[in-house]
Amino acid sequence: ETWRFGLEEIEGSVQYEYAKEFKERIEEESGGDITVQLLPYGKWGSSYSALYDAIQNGAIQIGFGSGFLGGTVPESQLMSLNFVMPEDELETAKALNSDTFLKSDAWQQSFRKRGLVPLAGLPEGYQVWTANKEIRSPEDMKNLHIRVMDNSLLRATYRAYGAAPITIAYGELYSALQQGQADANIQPVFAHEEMGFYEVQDYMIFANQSQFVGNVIGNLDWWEGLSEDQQKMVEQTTQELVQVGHDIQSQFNKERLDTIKDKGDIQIIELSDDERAKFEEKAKPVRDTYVNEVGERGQASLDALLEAIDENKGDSAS
Ligand code: 6CS
Repeated sequence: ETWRFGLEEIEGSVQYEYAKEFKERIEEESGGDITVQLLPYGKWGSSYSALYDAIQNGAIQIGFGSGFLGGTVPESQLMSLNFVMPEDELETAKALNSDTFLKSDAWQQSFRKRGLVPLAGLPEGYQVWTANKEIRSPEDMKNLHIRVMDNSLLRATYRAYGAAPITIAYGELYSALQQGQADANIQPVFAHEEMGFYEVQDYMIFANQSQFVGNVIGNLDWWEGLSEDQQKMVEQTTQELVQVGHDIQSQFNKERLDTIKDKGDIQIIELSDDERAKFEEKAKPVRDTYVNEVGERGQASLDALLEAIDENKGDSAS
């Protein structure tokens, strides 16, 4: 039996390393009965919707869905809200993979209604801004053409900051930044490095406004066709990968920031608490936008997440 695992990122990325760990564990645990085949960005077609469609129709059994998933699972835009997750990244990972959130009826149904099942959440690092100008306040973002993933919540968030967000495919982003179609970008550090985006941007701004979250999702029929033991094996594996995934992303983001500092001449800015607070104030009403847009199941998903965050408070021990 072969399980195909589709990634939104290229070989060597955080999603790739996580999936590699998943593959090794599943193949060993299943005693060779199951082979996991990794399909990095581009190996499954050209747009993310092709990947999500393939998972929905079962051509691909497992995959990552993040910022572009909003068109398929509107409630998943919850992961894009700014200033909601705990500051501590391991705490975030634990909350996202807790029964309180992951197994909540609202989160489960959000995916199941669309032929999918949520299996895990992987924080991949803080979403860091780059731009061709210095940004320290919402005023600095005024009319800035900042590229966001295709997600109406992200657009609402950046409009709330004053920017004029635009959406560009991941694979076309380097040339769009180079040619000035976009003035700014948002990625975890590892992605700024591995996709070369930092080479064509002047400033890198750490605002700690949100973390990038990749949702591991499965095809619902595939999941329901697994034996109880196989489901347990997957759940045990994703639980083991909470710490492993955290270690992978922290190491990648740290090492690649060093690479960016060594190789590039990008100027690095860290916002002060006061500067950050101005963005937080603008982001707050966007929680209501989320609920207004996606409805009751969205509200219940947000509530489950806030409850899980509360339960995991102070539980970082990394
Ligand atoms: O910005 C994007 O479109 C992509 N960036 C990363 C780091 N992962 C997947 C996502 O779609």
